[in-house]
Amino acid sequence: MNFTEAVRVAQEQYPKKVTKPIKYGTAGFRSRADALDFIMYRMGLLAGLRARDTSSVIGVMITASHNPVPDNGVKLVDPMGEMLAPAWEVHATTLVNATDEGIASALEGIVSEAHIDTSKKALVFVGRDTRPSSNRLCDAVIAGVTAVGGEFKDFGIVSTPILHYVVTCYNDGGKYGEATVQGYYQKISRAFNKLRSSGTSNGNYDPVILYDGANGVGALAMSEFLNNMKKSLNVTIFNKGEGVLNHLCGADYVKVQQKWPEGVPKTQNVRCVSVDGDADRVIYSYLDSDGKFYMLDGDKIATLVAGYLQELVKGSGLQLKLGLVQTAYANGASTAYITEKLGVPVACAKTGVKHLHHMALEFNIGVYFEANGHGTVIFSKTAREAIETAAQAKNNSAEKLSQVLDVINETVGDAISDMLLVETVLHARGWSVSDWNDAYTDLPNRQMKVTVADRAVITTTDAERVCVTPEGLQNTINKIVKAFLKGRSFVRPSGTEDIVRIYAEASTQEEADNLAIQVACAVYEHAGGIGDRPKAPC
Ligand code: 16G
Ligand code: MG
Repeated sequence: MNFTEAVRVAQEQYPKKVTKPIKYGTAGFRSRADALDFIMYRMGLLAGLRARDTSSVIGVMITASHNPVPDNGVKLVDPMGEMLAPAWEVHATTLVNATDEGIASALEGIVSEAHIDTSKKALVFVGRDTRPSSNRLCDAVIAGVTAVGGEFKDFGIVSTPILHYVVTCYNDGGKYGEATVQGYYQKISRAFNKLRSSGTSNGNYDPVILYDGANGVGALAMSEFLNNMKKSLNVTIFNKGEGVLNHLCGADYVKVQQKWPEGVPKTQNVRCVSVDGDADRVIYSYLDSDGKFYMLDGDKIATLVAGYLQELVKGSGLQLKLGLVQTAYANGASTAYITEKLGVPVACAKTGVKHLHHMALEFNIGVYFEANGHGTVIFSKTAREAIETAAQAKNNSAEKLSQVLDVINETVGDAISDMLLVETVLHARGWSVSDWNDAYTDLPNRQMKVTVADRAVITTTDAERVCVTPEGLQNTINKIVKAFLKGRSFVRPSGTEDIVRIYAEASTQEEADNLAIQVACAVYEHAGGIGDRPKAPC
């Protein structure tokens, strides 16, 4: 195949306007939407090649998740719903950094390195979020797919997990489910309705939810679910799109600002479920009878879910190894609770879903969650088969496990599927949201950002818990941390912003803030900080 058509379309319709090097990061490419047209086009080209390389459908999702509206981004989805393979992240970076004329030789390089048979058919599934720029950028992706002779199916506005789901289902011939948007809603809601067939209330559990759709696709997805879910849950949707996407609402706002989302009535003692702009993250929160705000993040969800699944596995008598994968951001109290109280082994992965997912594959049942609310549960083939066989033999715990399995979207973290999983566990336990929250108390913590001249000077090891360079920084951090009761802190370069992130936890909020500031200052000094020296937590 020659790539003259690919170059022609690039030059005429999607010329490259920036020269600064760009890298395919943890969340693909992400920036201001008006700088993304040529990148989208090139990701369409790449998806066409990747589809031939894997003889499978490849997904392209256009979204900037929890970022503000003027941003957008693109991520490729590999055949079984995984994030793009690392070798192809490199190809993506090469292709995007080529000049317009250089596209042909970049594509030829990829074809020869990956031994791609370009005469094969290529099919690409494309989805997008609700941003105003997403439609235009979707056209650019499609132009790329077409320019390398590929075919596409445009799923329109869908959540990220829906796109992962349809890609997986199509590639496994429908074993996981039907490869349609309706198929997704039906599979998960049918499973949830079944779990609720015995009634909607239990003990302190009340099936009432205030749902914060972040003014994005999560609101649309939830209303579709409600159409399919009969009366199993009493959900009221807020932030449906009347306000600005992710602005003062949504999972990221609630998690980072530790505040109740605007646009949701302040009803006390009722669970509020906030999702992010592409509905792959979920955060719970509530106000107690005094109006005090509590947040239940990915750690709380992970421990709730892992504890429950562990109980069912034990009850079933099946010899299945269950484990939880967290990142360095997991609150120390959650790790202690799950290992010491519940006896579930915990592994720590680098930030980014692909790292957690990869580590979770080492267990028969791998629960993985980032504190920011992104996560899911994956079952190995062995676990799935053992559970189904035992369920058919009327093993009660295995029957429950089998039903729970169908509510979970294993292909990727899925805000709504995760919410239904949480609701299932709370219902089974007869817990109110405060019962859930009382399981353990988070250590006070603080996150900060520091701007440095080049964040690449910071390198880390041990799942980002130890800083290797610049030399001396880790020693300084160790010395600082020592002075704090229950102190823990780490620093890492962000994969999505041009900054260094600082995490600190300690026995009181004041101490956690103080620790964060001191570590931020150490980063500023050792790693070439620019602008003002860090002062207050930001
Ligand atoms: C991306 C990752 C998310 C991670 C975040 C960290 C995926 C699908 N998403 O959004 O898992 O928590 O980056 O951002 O992998 P940071 O590197 O800027 O801290
Ligand atoms: Mg997201």
